[in-house]
Amino acid sequence: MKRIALITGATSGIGEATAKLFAKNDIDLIICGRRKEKLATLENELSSLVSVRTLVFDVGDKDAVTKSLQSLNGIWRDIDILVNNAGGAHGLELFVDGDVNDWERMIDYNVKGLLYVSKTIVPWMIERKKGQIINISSIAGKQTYAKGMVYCASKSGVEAISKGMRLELVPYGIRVCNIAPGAVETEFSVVRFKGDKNKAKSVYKNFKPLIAEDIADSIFYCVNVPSHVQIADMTIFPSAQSDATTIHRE
Ligand code: 8X3
Repeated sequence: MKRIALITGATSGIGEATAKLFAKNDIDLIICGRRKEKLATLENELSSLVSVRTLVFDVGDKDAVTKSLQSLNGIWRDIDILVNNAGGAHGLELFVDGDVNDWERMIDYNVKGLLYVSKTIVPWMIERKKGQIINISSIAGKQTYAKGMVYCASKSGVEAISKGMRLELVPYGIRVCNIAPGAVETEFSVVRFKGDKNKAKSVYKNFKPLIAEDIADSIFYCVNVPSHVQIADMTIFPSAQSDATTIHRE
């Protein structure tokens, strides 16, 4: 039976890698993001493999999220897999030096955005009594580190939401998986450091970081376990990493 997956933040990194892997494995796609051209390129690439719909919205914009998702009709509402991937880090500074706009952006995208998207889709899953939700958290959701307090708070919010969703959705046969990656080399650090590519590069220096495809593989694993199995939580580090702030560099 063919499945439909909706992926937020599909324009790059983990979201894009997941869309590609799902398409190769015959999962129809609703790809969502802010960058229209990037989504169009991805749609173009993947639509020879599966049916693809694109939705352009900013997850932080409540009305845009709801309006865009409500535009889905017919079988496109039969979403089997929701990958709540959109989000990111903005700034890495002591609390006293932090930019309030960065804090708001992280809470708006990482926490509120995930809630806005889920608010529309979860009721459709409840109606069908099936579904899988993959929430992309971070090791930062499990371990708070200096200069990352608000990012860590936003990701520990994701962890709480994953647990809460699981508590409430188990009776409907909906499985919720929280995935917490460590160091993955994507646009993550470029965004965190506001476009400073050298600074971003130095985060992954002298060890082998994860790449987006590594996390996509794990997501794919989680959505393919037998129906009586629920992977509740998965933490994924590169081999050189042992906690949020400890990385063995050569
Ligand atoms: C990404 C991992 O360690 O930079 O969420 O917080 S970390």
